[in-house]
Amino acid sequence: MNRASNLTRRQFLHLSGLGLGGLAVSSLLSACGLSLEPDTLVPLDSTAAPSPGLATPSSTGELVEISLRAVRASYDILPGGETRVWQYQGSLLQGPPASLQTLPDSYLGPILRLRRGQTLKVHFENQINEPSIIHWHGLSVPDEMDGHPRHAIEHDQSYTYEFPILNRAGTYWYHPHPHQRTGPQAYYGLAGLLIVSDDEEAALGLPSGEFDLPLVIQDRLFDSQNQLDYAANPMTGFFGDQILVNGQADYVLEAAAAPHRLRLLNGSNARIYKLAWDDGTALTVIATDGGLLEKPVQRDYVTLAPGERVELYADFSADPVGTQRRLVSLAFEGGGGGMGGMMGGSAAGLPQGVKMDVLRLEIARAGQAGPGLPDRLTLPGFLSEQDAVNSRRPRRFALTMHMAGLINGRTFEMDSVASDEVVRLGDLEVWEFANLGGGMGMMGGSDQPHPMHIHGVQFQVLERSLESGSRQVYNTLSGGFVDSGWKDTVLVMPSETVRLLVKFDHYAGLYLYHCHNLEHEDGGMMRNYRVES
Ligand SMILES: [Cu+2]
Repeated sequence: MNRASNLTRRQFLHLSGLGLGGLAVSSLLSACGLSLEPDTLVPLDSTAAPSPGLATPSSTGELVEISLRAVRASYDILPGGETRVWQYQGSLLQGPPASLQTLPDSYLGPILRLRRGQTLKVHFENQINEPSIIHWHGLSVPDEMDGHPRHAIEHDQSYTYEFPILNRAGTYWYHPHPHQRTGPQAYYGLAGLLIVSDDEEAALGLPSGEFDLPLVIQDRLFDSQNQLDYAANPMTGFFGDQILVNGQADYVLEAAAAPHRLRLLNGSNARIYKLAWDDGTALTVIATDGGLLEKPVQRDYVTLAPGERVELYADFSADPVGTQRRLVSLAFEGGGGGMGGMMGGSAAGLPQGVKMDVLRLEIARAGQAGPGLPDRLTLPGFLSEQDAVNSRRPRRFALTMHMAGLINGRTFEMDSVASDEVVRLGDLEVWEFANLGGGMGMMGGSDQPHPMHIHGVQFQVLERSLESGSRQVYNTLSGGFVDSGWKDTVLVMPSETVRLLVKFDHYAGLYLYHCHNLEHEDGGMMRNYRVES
């Protein structure tokens, strides 16, 4: 880990070209001003529907180059004194000016606004006093660019990323991924949004500009000096007693009486939200982790686990100026307890599943009604389970908790991959995450929910099944799942098995899959998988 990794473009091409499919090669080459003849491009499976991440042949390869530094900073979050945080600070070196948007009065990193087909180049400098590396959550990138902990850099070192934006339009994000320190680094402030747009999305005329609002939801615990208290329990995770939105306490969303697009990220370490308007107004969901749904869906509440994103179409045009409404997280059961504080410690957060306020909406000014929401948003290009190479014998991952989280009985090892963690480039597979308990005949194994994240892919959720748990408890949260879109993180509740359809269609290499409860992840509930070409 003790090295500076400034890859030259030639080294990068060499490294990342090892396992590329044809289209990805073309966009890399076009990013470098080179081109292949169109008829030499051979998709990995030309008979399948387009899968979610393939760049279009019209990719321009326009370069967006930024500098991103992890630094120490401080902000007024609560009255009575500044809070010390860690922060990604960015500056744009090349590309459209709107590519980098700094959030005012927030410890969150800048929002990176990119178009599919552009090439992103990031010069990352680590100015915090411990190793770190950045993971681009939800994006399909070469493995050297994915922020694996084996690539973490020390204080004062730098790492250069360069990759084409292959993913479809959607709300993605970036955060640290060093060995055993992801939880505290994200908690102290290292996180930011990465928003991808594309032509298909632009044609829909969804609310944009001031009507397109990112909302990053995180819970935090402050000590009497206004400093962040990371009182994490390794079994249940960190739980704060206060919700911050976009890095601010008691967040007020002052909106026009007009339709809005709300992009919600659960950037919390361990807390799951059951999001609803306090007056019972239904939520219209238009996108999940990997972009737009085929059709909007209505929910009374939306369940959002750590790492997940959801986009809402919220039409306030019928609300008179002065209308107030609160977005809350409703109470639920089955969240695994999660008393936040250390035993005997001075501070304690609120347990998982208690009702909490998220933000207050105020209709502050008049607005205009929009054109309305189309019935059909996108052609998702879903794949069929029958085409999976292992549809008869799905690859199964048992999730258990003993002293820490385990996957198929194993903890994280930096470089190793087990024989059942190797997949073939281009293959479509069924994966099952089974959260069925300890396996030692002990209680305590199956009461933890696990939001499972797979790096480098967007997947489909095929099926959920509850094996033995209480349907009544499960149903306090399950009505808010939105499984009809592309996802990279899926909540697996106690006693639940979730079946996924995953295509490994872009790059060969070493990638991660893990629980996105960051304390479970840091405790070892993470493994490598290898994509072989
Ligand atoms: Cu977990």
